[in-house]
Amino acid sequence: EDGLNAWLRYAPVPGASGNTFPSAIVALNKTKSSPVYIAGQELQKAASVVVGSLDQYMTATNSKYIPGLEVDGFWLNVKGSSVQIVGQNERGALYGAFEYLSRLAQGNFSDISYISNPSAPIRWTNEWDNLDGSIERGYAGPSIFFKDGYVVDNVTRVAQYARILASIRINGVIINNVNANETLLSDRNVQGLGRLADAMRPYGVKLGISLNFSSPRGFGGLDTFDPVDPAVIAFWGNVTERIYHAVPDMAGYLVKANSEGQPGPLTYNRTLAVGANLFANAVKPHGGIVMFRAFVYDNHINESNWKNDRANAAVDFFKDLDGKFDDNVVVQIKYGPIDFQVREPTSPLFANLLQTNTAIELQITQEYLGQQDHLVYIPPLWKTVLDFDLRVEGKPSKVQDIISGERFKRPLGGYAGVVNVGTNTTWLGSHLAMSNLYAYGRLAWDPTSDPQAILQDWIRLTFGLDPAVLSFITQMSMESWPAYENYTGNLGIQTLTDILYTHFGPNPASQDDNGWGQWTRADHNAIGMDRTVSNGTGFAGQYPPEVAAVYESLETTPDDLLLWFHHVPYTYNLHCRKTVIQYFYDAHYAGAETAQTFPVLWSTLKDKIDAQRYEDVLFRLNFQAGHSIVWRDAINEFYFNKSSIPDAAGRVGNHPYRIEAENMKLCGYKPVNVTPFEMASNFR
Ligand code: BDP
Repeated sequence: EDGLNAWLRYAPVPGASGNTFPSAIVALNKTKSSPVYIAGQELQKAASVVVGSLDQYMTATNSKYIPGLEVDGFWLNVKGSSVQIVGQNERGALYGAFEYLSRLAQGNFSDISYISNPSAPIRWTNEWDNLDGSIERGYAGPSIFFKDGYVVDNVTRVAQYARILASIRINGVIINNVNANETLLSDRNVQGLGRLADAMRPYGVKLGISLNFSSPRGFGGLDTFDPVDPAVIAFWGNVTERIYHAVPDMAGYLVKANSEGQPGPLTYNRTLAVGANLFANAVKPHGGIVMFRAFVYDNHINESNWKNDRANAAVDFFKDLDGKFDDNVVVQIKYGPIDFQVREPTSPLFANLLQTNTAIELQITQEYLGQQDHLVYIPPLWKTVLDFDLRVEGKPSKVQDIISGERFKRPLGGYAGVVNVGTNTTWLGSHLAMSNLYAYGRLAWDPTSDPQAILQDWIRLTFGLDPAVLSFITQMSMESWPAYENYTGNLGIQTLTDILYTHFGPNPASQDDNGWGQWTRADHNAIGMDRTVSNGTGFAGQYPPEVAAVYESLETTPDDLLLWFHHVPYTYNLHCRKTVIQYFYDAHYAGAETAQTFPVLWSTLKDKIDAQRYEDVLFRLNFQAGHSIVWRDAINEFYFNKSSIPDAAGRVGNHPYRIEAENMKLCGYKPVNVTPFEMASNFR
């Protein structure tokens, strides 16, 4: 199995007899481009059913209105061999069909009747694809959308991707990099957008694009991109008309402005709201929306003033703009204040925009989390944020209820997941990484669901119903994020990867002396960023008072975020009674030890999984086991060298169960110097 069908394999189900499945399928819309038609096709691959939208169902069956259905929601009714799948709209009907098929594929043939509605209207992916076919932070080969500067001609993979997304109820895809190339607006490419949208439309997935703010100058030939200039407004109106001509149902625009060197409205002293509303006006007549990223910061922060805290940037830029964004603008906020780290506190911006639509940005592609070479099942991390109660105005204010629009009564909101699929048949570059994509869709639909239950659905659909397969993949996956946090960066210090470009292996030294503002402030005696109001950068004060008070005090800050909020000596005693430095040492040994068990557990499944996927996964898990030791020793030795405090258990420096390069003889390899030196023994 090469992974191309992801969790939609429709493998034979043990115990299913010939009459378990109904024998005829009635799809109520025969138009080939309609989601109901596709729903019928999907069902034909497995069963027999009536499927349609609510309107179609009422007309065809003369039945009454089904109360309780919301946009994109569905009703699934299984009674013996009679099955009804009714969507509030056609998209919902397709979702219901996939839900039914997912039950069958998991061996669940019981009668049921229920309605399922989405938590939020926006359930999109972002793809950071470049027009030349490369993908920023993508680990599965070149783009399925672009090649050599243009939209691809062959859209087969795009339709296959839309099918996978529809099955997890994703309804929109932004197809190009947030660091956007304006030549996407050329006639040939706009035509290409039409082709891509046509391929995705039958799956209820809408297309949207990222824009480059300076396109009026770089592409339109104007000498300005000032958002209030009439020629600039006309330029964007014109571009928008052209795109909607090719893609009448385009979802909207995504904009990264004034961040990491990208152009934006601040260049002309216009606010970010003025910049966002420029696009909002253009797409409004077409029903489009604008996702405006809150990831706005200067990547040349002067470290000589360490109170220039990058974590403060989003609230500093956006707080005073609350209420100034048009109703079809959604501010898209990364889950934490910095950048997809292994552990971050919830972004306080969610608590500062009460009259603005918001969405959360999550990262499925594992940029800082091992880049698909490490198994890291991320939903437990996402849940720390989605379930976090920000106590806005002293009232329950979970992030999931803010972005759904419920808490502040906003018309729009939801989820953006950075996926970055590629042409590799595994989509993400690793079979096991697909659990993150599957769970992303499931959580965007229902953020109250349990990450382990979601995982187990994915395992059954992907690898079958064998109990050992279920139990071992569950164990490895649920242990993977804690293990990764243990052998990378602990106590809220961030991931400690190389910060300057790759974001992959260990490089704690690169975390300071850089303009990117991802600082640890580690010296001989102490470590951590003081972000308190009393002595630090003031970041803790961006939260509502009840939450701010927790983080302001050393006593109440949870251990796992201690170094995010406080600068403490290595000898500081944690709530768990270890010192900071001993916790680092112990966690790194524990994390690497857990990673050693993954290939062992996996090997026991050899006869229960097809050889192709078995070998591919085993290769990666072996790599992870080795790389976790590199991580362990690099980080431990770095902080031992800094602090001169020995490991109480005497391990640091001894490299238990590590094979040294100088003790190996490998044909065709030659030794090289390694940077940072802590990653190797004797620098080699
Ligand atoms: C960072 C990535 C960079 C992205 C940026 C963003 O390293 O490639 O362009 O985020 O989200 O994490 O805009």
